[in-house]
Formats: sequence, C-alpha cells, structure tokens
Amino acid sequence: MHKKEFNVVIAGATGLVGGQMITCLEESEFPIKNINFLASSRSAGKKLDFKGEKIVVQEMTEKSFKGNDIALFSAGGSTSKKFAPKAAESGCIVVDNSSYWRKDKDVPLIVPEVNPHAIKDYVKKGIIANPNCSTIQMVVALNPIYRNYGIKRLVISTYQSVSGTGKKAVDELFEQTRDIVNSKEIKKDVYPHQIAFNCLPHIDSFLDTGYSKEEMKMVDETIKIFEDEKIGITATTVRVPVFYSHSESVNIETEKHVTPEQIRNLLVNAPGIEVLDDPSNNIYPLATNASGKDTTFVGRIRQDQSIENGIDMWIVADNIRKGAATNTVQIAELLAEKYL
Ligand code: NAP
Ligand code: 3JM
Repeated sequence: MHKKEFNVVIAGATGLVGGQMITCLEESEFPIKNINFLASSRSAGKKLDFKGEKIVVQEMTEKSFKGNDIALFSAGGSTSKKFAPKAAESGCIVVDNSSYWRKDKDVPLIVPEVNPHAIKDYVKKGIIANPNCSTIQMVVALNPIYRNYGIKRLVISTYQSVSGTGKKAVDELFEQTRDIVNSKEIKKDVYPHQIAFNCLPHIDSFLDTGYSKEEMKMVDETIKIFEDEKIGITATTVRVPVFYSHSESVNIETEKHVTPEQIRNLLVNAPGIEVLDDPSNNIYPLATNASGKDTTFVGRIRQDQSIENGIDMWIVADNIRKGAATNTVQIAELLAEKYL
C-alpha cells in the first residue's frame, strides 16, 4: 500500500524550538509531502534549510493553514490562542507547544511514552497540547513508578536552563557572563535580575497564591497526564545559568513500599529513559551530557529516610528536544500512524 504523506507547517520556525523541530523532522522518518515555515512579519522572507532545500519563511495569517494536514506550533501563547483554532477549522490538526491550550478539557495533553491513549480526543477541537518541558521529563521518569507503586505526593525543585525562555535569553546569559568576567556593566532585558552567576526562583509570572505559573504548570499538567487528581504536588521552579537542559530534584512518596534497587530495575527497562546512577564513581545525570539527546536521564535514586515510602531522584533532559521539539514530533508521528 502507498504510504500516506502529509503537508506540514511549522509555526514559529525561526525560534529556538521551531529550529529544533526542523532538525527533529529532518532526523525522523515522518512522511512529509510538503513543508511550510511560518513566523511573524519580522522574519518573513528569510530562508531556512530543510533537507538541503531552501524554504522561504512566510508571515503567519489565518490563511496559512489551508491545504495542510498538521501544524507544529511554537510561537508563544497569544499566537496559539489566535491561530490554532483557525488552523483546526481549515482541517489542519495542531500540535501546540504553548501553555495556552494545555488545561482545556477538550485538548489532549500528550507524552507518547506515558499517555498515548489520550490522543484520540484530538477530534474534539483539532488541537493537541505538548506539556511544559519540566513536566515532560518528570512524567517520563515517574510513569513506571506511578503504574507499579502508585504516587501519593511529589515535592519538586527545578534547575531550568535559559534556553527555555528562547533565543534572547541564551544571548543574555552569554553576554552577561562575558561582560562580568571583563569587569563591564551588564545589560538586563529578558530577566528582572542578573542571570549570570545567579539563580532566580522565578519562572513565568507569580499568582496570588505565591506560586509561579511555571510551578502550577507542573502541578496541573502532571495531574491531567496521569488522570489522577489525588496526587499531591508542590514545586519550586528556578532559572539557573545553564544554556541547555533542565535538571530536577524530585521527592516521591509512593503508595506501596519500593526500594531504590526496584526503581532502578524498573527504569532501566522503561522507554525513553537512561539510568546513570553510580555516585561513588561520580556518575549521575548532567545537563552538559543530556544536551542534544532525546533521552531522559535519571540518577541519585535513593530512599528518603524521613518518611515510610519515600524515594529521591535527579532527572535531567534536553528541554528543547524531549522538553519541546522531540515530544511534539513524536506526538505528530503517533497521530499520523494511528489516526490519519
Ligand atoms: P523564540 O526563540 O523566542 O522564538 C519565537 C518564535 O515565535 C519565532 O519563530 C517568532 O518569529 C515566532 N513568533 C513570535 N511572535 C509571533 C507572531 N505574532 N506571529 C507569528 N510568529 C511569531 O522562542 P522559543 O524558545 O522557540 O519558544 C517559542 C514558544 O514555544 C514559546 O513561546 C512557548 O510557548 C513554547 N515553548 C514551549 C516549551 C515547552 O516546554 N513545551 C519550551 C519552550 C518554548 P519571528 O522570527 O518572526 O520573531
Ligand atoms: C515556555 O510568550 C509566551 O506566551 C510564551 C511563554 C512560554 C511558555 C508558555 O507559557 O507557553 C515560554 C516558554 C512556555 C511553556 O512551555 O509553558
């Protein structure tokens, strides 16, 4: 039988995530008939490579999606709010990277290793959401534990790289670092404080509760993905002066008792995970090693000695790959294989 091929749109193709989506599609065997690159009027006319061919970036308009099958969006929440329904109306299914649609009950929130079954609900609005980068790598690592031992409560602290904020933030960390070592004045445009040689306990905006929106993304998205409102979750999300890959300390209270050895054995055989856990030989997951990979790395797996059923672990993944572009392309592959 002739294999079906799809017309694909990348909305936000000139951004950090969009650029990585292009690379992921080039690396994948996703069957593409035609590809279109969209961005704002600022980048219209620019040329980007795709499999050795030059593709001209076009300004995103309501008409950009007609005749296309799948659109991968990473152009900010307001762009997704405005254009995702227009794309869906014209028959182009959206896989959206922004937070705008994630909590909508008619929009599935998908991590293919964890809840592939939920993607069937894409028919409701024609939109599928990609979770936040910090949620994705955490649920990949937690899924086998959740399925086998149950999870009562999670206490999370994140150490998130500046690439999660986009291109301008990567430049800001580079420039501040350079200026500080040269004893020059620094410029602050993206973050409210110096990010070089600093840690900012502030990602996205703050809510009246004292939590940041980024912290609540981890809470709400994890509950939606596991379809379990009973899990207690608290998070502190921190921006650190690292270019690529997010690291997370996660404390898990399980329903059933489990040993670190049982967790290691479970995770070694789980999809998308590599266990790096030999601390006496200085082996544990590191942002520098995770960058450029699609794997979620887990280590420092140990018993929490302060409670009956507690496990601590350290989880690291490339936030632009598995945290965004790779997961989006995997969702598109799942959709195309099973439903289109
Ligand atoms: P970025 O490097 O700043 O790129 C932003 C992209 O959006 C550019 O292509 C830009 O085009 C485009 N854009 C901005 N405003 C637009 C508009 N009004 N109309 C059309 N295109 C517009 O940011 P990024 O790091 O790639 O992130 C992009 C988005 O992806 C974020 O805003 C966020 O919603 C999402 N994201 C999700 C995750 C996740 O955890 N899943 C992680 C990172 C980012 P120009 O070149 O024309 O400016
Ligand atoms: C990651 O300008 C915007 O609307 C983008 C903000 C943003 C988000 C978001 O809330 O969509 C930047 C980086 C995310 C995300 O994945 O939640």
